[in-house]
Amino acid sequence: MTAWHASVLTLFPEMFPGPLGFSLAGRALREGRWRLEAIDIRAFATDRHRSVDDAPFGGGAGMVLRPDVVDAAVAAALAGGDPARPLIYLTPRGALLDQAMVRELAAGPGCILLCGRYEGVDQRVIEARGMREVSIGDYVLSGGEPAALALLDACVRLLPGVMGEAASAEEESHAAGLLEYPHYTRPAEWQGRRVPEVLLSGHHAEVARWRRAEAERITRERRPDLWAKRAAGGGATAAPDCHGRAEPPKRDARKDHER
Ligand code: 9D3
Repeated sequence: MTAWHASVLTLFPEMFPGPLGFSLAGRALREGRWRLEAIDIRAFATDRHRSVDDAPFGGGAGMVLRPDVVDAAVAAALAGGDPARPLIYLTPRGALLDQAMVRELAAGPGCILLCGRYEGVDQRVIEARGMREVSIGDYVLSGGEPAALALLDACVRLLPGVMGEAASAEEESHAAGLLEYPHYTRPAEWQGRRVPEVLLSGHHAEVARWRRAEAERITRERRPDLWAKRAAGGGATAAPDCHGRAEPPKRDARKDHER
């Protein structure tokens, strides 16, 4: 099977892999578990000035990416990989990215991501190519590139062999829709603050129950929206495996990014 393949259409190809060259995603990229291709939209400009944008019809501020240039870049991406890959236009007006969409994308052959700049992309090429419009949240970025990086990071960590077995198991149990319980390590007392006694007790079942209760309390307090979805039967209700232990894990010589 050929590796999960991301093609990013952008005016700033130097931004890729960027931060994805580090940590889990970077190691997986070097191991060939996924493939990343940044396609420079400007390479598909046809005029002497290599222009990719023009003023909006109807007037107004800013510039709009030309449909002919974007279309040629999309055609090149499609020709360079599985043409069944979903084509996603990253835009603040898109559907909100969530973990369900991430799981769906990670399970497929990859994706083609179009990063917008300026005021946007001509509507006709969005429609003609059947693009899915996706946003990463209700705040304003200066372009689609940081959104593409976030989407790719979220997908790549789910690819087979990227996360490691223990983390994958944890992922599944926590996909249930609860926020994380609090974590503690040595020293058992720091600046007069004690680690909760139950975590030092060695009673695994008690530890699991405490963590479950804390996760529920934090979810209720901070994310009533998530809590409501859960209560309505939106996710699994089985208790997560919490790996209770009396001692913190033994240290090892590896750096965080190597685990
Ligand atoms: C003038 C109106 N603006 C919409 C709020 C235009 C506009 C602002 C920022 C158009 C594009 C952008 C750049 N942002 C993205 O391309 C983007 C984005 C974002 O800003 N927030 C969350 N998700 C995304 S995905 C792409």
